[in-house]
Amino acid sequence: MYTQSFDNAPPVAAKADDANPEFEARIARDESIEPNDDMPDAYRKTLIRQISQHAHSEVVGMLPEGGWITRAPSLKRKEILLAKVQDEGGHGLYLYAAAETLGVTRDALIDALHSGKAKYSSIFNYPTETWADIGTIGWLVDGAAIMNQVPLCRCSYGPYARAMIRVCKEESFHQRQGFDLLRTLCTGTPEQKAMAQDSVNRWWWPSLMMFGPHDSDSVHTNAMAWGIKRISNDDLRQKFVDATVPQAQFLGLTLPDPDLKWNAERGHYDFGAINWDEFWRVVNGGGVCNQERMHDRIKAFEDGRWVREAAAAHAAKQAKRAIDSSMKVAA
Ligand code: BYC
Repeated sequence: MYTQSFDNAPPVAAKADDANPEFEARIARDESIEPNDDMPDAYRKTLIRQISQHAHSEVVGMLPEGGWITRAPSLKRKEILLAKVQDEGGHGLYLYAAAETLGVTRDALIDALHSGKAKYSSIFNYPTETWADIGTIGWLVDGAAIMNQVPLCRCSYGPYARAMIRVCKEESFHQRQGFDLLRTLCTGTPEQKAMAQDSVNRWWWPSLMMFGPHDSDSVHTNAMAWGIKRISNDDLRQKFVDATVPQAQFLGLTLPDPDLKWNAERGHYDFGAINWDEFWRVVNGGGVCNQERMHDRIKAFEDGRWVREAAAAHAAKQAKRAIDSSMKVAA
């Protein structure tokens, strides 16, 4: 449904002050850059920033939905939600591993999240108030994530691109389960339909904010030049709106934007102005759930410390045994 996001446009030229002719030539030829290859420091830094923030978003993204696992209304819905939340933990794992190939440690990345230095997606600072929110997150939030992430499967950095292939397959299942959940509510009782509508009213604008600031305010323009991002924030947002409006019509739901209308001349939907004050407030820690999310994430990390320590001690014991037995054989 979202594979239209793939396009074969070559990356635009990098800025002169980042010049590294050999590297730029490889980027222009659309070659995959691998961990041991020569790369400019700024390319490495941009990747570490984007991949780690993406990883943080996946693990923080487990929290708003995790709280609904015990409250899911049937065994089937519980199983689906459990699988989705586990997938998100897995996405965090692949992405942290991809970031580590750039020479940064996972501990440093996690410290940056816990100390508030690193960002994660604004969307996860909104509360999940009703069961319908679980459907809306799947439909809109995972839908926006796929729109943004399918082009990343063609990212110039090999480990990130390869991780994204599996992530996108799983996100596709997440989006469909959300749509299916909402379809069930929308064909149910009037109260269920109203719950779905209320949820979409609350999540529509934050979902559009997931794509980041307008291109004119986007600061990391080298990410496009180096083929890390393949499609700009505004273009992805427009693709998302165009794909989602017909889906809302199918569900019989309205989207909370009086300016939303088809523009035949542009061949796209026009939509209203995004509240960027709200966006930056949430990104900078002032959203409804920022504090709660960080508190829960740090607690989960501390609660799991003994498991990590036990696993490391077990691995060290196994490694020592392997060395001891190989020395015995040699003797
Ligand atoms: N929230 O120059 P710009 C998911 C920051 S996971 C917070 O345009 P860039 C899912 C940006 O970081 C969703 N901050 O930046 C998971 C930068 O600040 P810094 C996450 C945002 O990087 C579980 C500043 O604003 N997806 O969907 O070129 C369950 C200027 O922006 C946001 C990814 O991470 C935001 N929404 O473009 C369900 C995908 N937007 O770093 C779903 C990979 C912008 O200078 N990431 N900022 O302090 C990307 O594609 C890009 O990083 C973005 C932003 C399009 C997000």
